[in-house]
Amino acid sequence: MGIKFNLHTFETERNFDYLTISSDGRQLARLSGAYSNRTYISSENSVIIRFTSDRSVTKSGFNLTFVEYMAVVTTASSCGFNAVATSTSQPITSPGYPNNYPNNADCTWTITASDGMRVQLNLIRFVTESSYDYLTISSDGTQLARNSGIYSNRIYTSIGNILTLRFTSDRSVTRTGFNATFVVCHDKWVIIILIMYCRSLSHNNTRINNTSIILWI
Ligand SMILES: [Ca+2]
Repeated sequence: MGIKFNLHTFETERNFDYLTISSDGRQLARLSGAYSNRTYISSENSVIIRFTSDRSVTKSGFNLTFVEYMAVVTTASSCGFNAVATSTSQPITSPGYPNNYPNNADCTWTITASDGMRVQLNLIRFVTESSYDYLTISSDGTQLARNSGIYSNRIYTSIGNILTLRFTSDRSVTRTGFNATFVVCHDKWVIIILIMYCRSLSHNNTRINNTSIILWI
C-alpha cells in the first residue's frame, strides 16, 4: 500500500524556502515558489516530508492532504497500440495523461507508414522520473532515443517505415508522462524541376531561356 498526496495550495519564497517529499531514499518532489493542485504518489508506506525556510521573507506556505493508495499495475496488453500514420496528425500519450502514469508500466506502440514513407513523431511534452522511467524510440533495429527526465518539442523520424515506442516505469515515483503526435512524411526530398522555355519578349528585348525552378515538398 502506498501514499497519495494532494498538494492543494503552495506558496513559498522561491529558491529559498522548500518543501521536499522523499520516499525510500528518493526524492519525489522539491518545491519552491507557487503551485496548486499537484499530485504525488509513493508506492512505499513511509514518506518523509520536510519544510525549510531561510532567515528572511515568508509566504503562506502549503496545504496538503494524503490518503492510502493502491498502486495500479499496467501491463503491455493494456496500453500501447498499433497504428498507421497518415497525413492527419494523431495523438499518442503515456497511460493516464495528463494525470500521472502508473508504476510498473510497460507499453509498446508500433506506428507504420506506407512503403517508401516515414513516420514522424513530435514529442510535445515529456516528464518522467529521471533515470528510472523511460521512453525508448526505435526504428529499423536502431534506437533513436532513450528519453528520461524533462523535455519538450523534440522530433524523431523513422529510418524505415516503422517507428516503435516503448514506455517503461519502475516500481515507484510517477510523473505526468508524455504527450506526442505522429504523422506520415515523405521518404526523401522530392525535387521537381520545371524547365521553362520562354520566348523572347519582343517589347523589351528580354530573353529567358531554360529557367529551372526547384521546389522541395
Ligand atoms: Ca518511476
